[in-house]
Amino acid sequence: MAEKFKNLINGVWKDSTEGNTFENRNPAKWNEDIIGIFPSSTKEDVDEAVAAAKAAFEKWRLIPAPKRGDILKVVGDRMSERKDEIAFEMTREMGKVFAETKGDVQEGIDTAYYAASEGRRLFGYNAPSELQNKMNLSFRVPIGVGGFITPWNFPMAIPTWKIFPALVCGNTCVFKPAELTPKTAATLIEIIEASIKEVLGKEYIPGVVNIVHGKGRIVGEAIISHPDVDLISFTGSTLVGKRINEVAGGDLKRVSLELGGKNAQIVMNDADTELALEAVLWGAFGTTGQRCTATSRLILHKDIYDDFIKRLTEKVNKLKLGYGNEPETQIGPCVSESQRQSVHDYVKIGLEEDKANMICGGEFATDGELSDGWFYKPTIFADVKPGMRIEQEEIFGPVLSVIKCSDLDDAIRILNGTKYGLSSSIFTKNVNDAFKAIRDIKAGITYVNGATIGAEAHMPFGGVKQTGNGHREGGWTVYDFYTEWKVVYIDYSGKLQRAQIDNY
Ligand code: UN1
Repeated sequence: MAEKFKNLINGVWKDSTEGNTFENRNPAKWNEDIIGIFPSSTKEDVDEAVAAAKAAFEKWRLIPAPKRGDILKVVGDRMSERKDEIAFEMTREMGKVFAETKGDVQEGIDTAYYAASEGRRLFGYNAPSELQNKMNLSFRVPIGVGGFITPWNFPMAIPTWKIFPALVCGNTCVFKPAELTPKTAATLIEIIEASIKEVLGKEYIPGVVNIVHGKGRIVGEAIISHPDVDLISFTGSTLVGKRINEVAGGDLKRVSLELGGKNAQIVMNDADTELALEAVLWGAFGTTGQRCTATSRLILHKDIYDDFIKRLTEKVNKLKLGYGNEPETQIGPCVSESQRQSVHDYVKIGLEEDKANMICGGEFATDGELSDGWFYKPTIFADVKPGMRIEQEEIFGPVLSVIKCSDLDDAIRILNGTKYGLSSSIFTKNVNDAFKAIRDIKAGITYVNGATIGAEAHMPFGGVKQTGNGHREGGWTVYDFYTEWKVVYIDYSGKLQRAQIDNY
């Protein structure tokens, strides 16, 4: 019997009002392994969760921030204790290999400890007054109810990037996780709820965190359009992000969007090519290419082009596909049947529309046990030209497009030639070229001699152009998103001092 999961609303684990459910299965062992049954929730469930979060906010905002930080410290500790178990279940749920799911949980732990310590900072600014005997202060105040809508590729890290800083700032939470990774999300909320109880004891506040499982079309839509939701943080596709911006932004909610990418790695002719090879292998095919930071374009200097491609193809053909909880597996499955089909559709576009030169992969991997999962062979297109669809559009799978460049300016022009701007990378030993690339690449993140993936939890994360709407997650900047500035003027002159009357 598959395990049955519930929503958490106002401190109570409960079924959806209509009682509908959906099933979650292992993408590597589709017919064999059911992860659980989850509530397919309704607008009424969202209404209840938002009402609970709204009521909880009035108490939660008054808990001192250092104490809210103490709760996040306990959350980090509990996640550490359960790291292997959570990672194993995450691999079951979405397919990436165990070492990567452990990394995903670790990113959440790091985010918890950062947020915990931020409870003792959350600095404001003071500035001198224009007038005598008057003091000017400014400090941060929480905003209210946050709606959090998250993807399946980092089922632990990405929700923590949003929920932890939001909580430590004093906001409350209504969380809709991806339908493909509800179990990891449920574990996260269970840990947060238990930690709130543990630290607050009899001061416990129900409804600080609420989780509502279900479809984006229903639950997501109800969250983004709810008048009592004050802010939205979303990670996912640019298409959905635009819709959220329209609905939630139209209602003047604060909206943080972390959207698509078409990240490129440049390799110059003076680079350490062995290092660059390892990086592109990891950046393009790690997490089965299902990262918004994944390397989906490789821009190679013409002098090293042929040799590099030959060596890369040899390595790619040796990658071991399989179930991510088996130690020898290097690449897991695509997360779902439809995701694999969408990858395959792009391969067809590459072949038929772009007429690009596919040099490996390009088909479902079905040997032996792979036949029971959504496996796709790592795929490389060579001689791709700027402007081709496979060079422009996010594929979110194990597909790499290789483009030849003539020099650094050409490489940067190609790299910048998409509508996205999340991550980027350059391999070179020439310090001048490296600095020029850092200056001229239009992206939120640039790596020098490193892969495009692997941003660290305490640094601002996000991109330019259609990758987002200018906000950042992680690091110190995210605390600006989750707070409003309150400015206070204190006049201790004992008389009415009039500002904006010319006193000079
Ligand atoms: C994502 O794919 O949406 O930088 C996030 C990285 C990870 C996060 C990826 N730390 O690759």
